[in-house]
Amino acid sequence: MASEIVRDVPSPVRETREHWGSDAIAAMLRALDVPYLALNPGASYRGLHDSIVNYLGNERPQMLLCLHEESAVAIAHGYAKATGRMMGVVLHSNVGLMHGTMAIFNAWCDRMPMLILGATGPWDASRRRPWIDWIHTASDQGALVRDYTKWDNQPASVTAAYEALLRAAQMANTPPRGPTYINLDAALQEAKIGELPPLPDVSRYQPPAAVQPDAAAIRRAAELLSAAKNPALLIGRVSRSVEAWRARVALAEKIQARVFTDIKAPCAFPTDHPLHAAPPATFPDGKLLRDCDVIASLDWIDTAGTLKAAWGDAPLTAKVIRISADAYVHRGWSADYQGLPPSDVYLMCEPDVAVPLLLEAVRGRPAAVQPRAEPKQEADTAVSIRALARTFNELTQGMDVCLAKLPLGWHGAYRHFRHPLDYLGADGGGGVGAGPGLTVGAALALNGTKRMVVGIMGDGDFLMGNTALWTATHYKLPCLFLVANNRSFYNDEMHQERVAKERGRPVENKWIGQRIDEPDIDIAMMARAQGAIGIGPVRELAELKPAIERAIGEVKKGAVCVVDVRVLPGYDAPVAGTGASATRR
Ligand SMILES: Cc1ncc(C[n+]2csc(CCOP(=O)(O)OP(=O)(O)O)c2C)c(N)n1
Ligand SMILES: [Mg+2]
Repeated sequence: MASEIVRDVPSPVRETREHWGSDAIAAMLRALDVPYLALNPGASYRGLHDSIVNYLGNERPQMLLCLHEESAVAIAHGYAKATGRMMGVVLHSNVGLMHGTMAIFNAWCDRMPMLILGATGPWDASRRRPWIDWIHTASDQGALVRDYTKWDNQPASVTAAYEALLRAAQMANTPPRGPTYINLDAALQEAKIGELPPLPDVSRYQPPAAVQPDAAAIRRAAELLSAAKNPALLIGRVSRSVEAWRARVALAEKIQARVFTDIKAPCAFPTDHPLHAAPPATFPDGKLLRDCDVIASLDWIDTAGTLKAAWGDAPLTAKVIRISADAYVHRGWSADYQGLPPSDVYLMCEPDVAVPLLLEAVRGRPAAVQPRAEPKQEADTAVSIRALARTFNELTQGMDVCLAKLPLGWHGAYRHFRHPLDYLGADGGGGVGAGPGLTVGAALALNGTKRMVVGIMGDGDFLMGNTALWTATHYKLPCLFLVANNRSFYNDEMHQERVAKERGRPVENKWIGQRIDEPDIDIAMMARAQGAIGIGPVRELAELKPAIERAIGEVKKGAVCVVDVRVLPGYDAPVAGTGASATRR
C-alpha cells in the first residue's frame, strides 16, 4: 500500500450549523472514498474548493495542486493504471475542461476509471457576475467530453448531486471502466442549505459483481484451444492482479500456447517466459501468428488489425476466440474500438474472469516449445535509447521498478517484465504530453512502497507535460524521469521522410518543422526550476552510467530526478504508420 503523502494543512475552522451545497458534495466524495482530487483552481468551483479545505480539512479527498489541467487528468490516469482505483479531478468551468480534454481522451481509450468534476457559472443567469461568469458558463458543457466519457450529468440539487456522484463512481468502476464527468452549478455549490441532507449508504451502490461468461461458450472455447495444433494468446488489457497474472501463465503452459503482448498495454505476461513468442510490440509479428490455428484474444486492443497484418487479404485460417467486454463502451464518435474482429466464440467478459474458467476446462498437453534464445547483443558505440535501456537495466538489476512510460523509440526487447507492475503501458489515446503526468500519478500510487517509479520518455512528450513535475516535488513523490532527448518530434521526421520518398522529393528536408534545437532546450534546468534534481545533458556514452546511477541514488533518497539523455535520432522498432524500421546512427 502507498503511504500518506505531504498535505497542506488548513488552520482550524470553527464548527457552524450552517452548511453550503458544496459541503454536502464534499461529504459525498469522502463517503465514496475518493482519495485525491487533482486540480487547478477556478472560481466556478470556489464553493467546492472551500468545502474541501475548510469543511473536510483537505483530507479524504486531499487536493493535489497541478500546474495544468492536462497534468491533473494524466496524474489521475497514472494513479488508476497502477492501482486500478479511481481518483478525482476537478476542472474549472469550460476553459479548465478544455485544457483537460486530451488527457481525458487518453484515459478513455485506456479504459481507466476517473471521477471528473467540473463546474459552470451560475446556471441561473440573474445570479451571474458580469462578464466572467458569462464567458465561463456554457450550455451543455458535458458535450465537450461526452464522446469520450462513460456518463455525464449536471445535477440541479444537493440530493440529485448525491445520486449523480454515486452513479458516476459506480459507472466509472464498472467494466469496461472509464472517466465520468459531473458538472456542478456554482449556484448549487454556494447555496446555503442548513443541515446536510443524510448521505446515502454508499455500500449499496457498489459496481456489480464481475459478469460471468456462458458455460457452454467456455466449453466451446476450451474445446477449440484443447484441439488446436498451435494455439496463441493475444494478451491485451488485463488487471494488475498477481493472481490473474499467474492464471494466465498457467493457462498458456497447460495448452502450450504462444503468447503475444502489446507494448501499448500494461505488461500482462512474463516476457522472458519460453512461451512469450516475441518482444511486446505495437504490431506483433504477423509471420509468427500466421502459423497459429486457434487465437484467443484477451481484450487485445486491435484484434482485427492484428489478424489483418498477419493474413493480409488471404482467408483467415485460424479460429478466433474473442474475450472482451469492451464493446459495451463502443460509440460512434471515436474509432478507438478498432476494426470488427471475426469470432468463432465470443465471451463478453473480462479476461481476468474467463482465464481461470478456461484453465479449468482445457485439456493439458506436454511442453513442446523450446526456450527462446535471447538476441545477440552488439556493443553500443553511441548514446541511443538502446544504450540508455541497457545502462538502466544494469543499474536496476534486482530492484523493483515500475515503468510508467516508455518512449516511442523503445523496442520491446530492451527490458523484460516479470510482474504486473513492471510496466504500465502507453498513454491510451496516443496524445503526446501524457508521460510526465502518468509518471507522477504512478509515483503517487506507489509512494512509500519499495518499487521505484520511472518514466522514460521522448523530449517532445516531456516538454509538453513537464510541469507535472512540480506536483511531484511539492508533494514529495519520488520518481525518476529519463528523457530520451533526440531534440526532435522524430516520429514525424520519419513520416516526412516517407512522404518525400514517395514523392521523389529531398529527404534531407525532413527535419524542418520537427527539430527542437537552436536553441537546445535545457531539460535539466527545467527540472531544477521546479525543485527537482536535473542531471545532464548527457552527451557521451561514458557519462551515461554515472548519470543514471546518481539519479537512482537521488530517487532512493526521496527526490524527483530528471536526466536529459541526448540520444541519437533513430529507432530500433518499426514506427506506427510510417512503414519505417529505421536505425539511423
Ligand atoms: C497531442 C499530440 N500532438 C501531436 C502528436 C503527433 N506526434 C506523434 S509522435 C510525435 C513526436 C513525439 O516526440 P517525442 O516524444 O520527442 O518522441 P520522438 O518522436 O522524438 O521519438 C508527435 C508530435 C500527437 N500524437 N499528440
Ligand atoms: Mg523526440
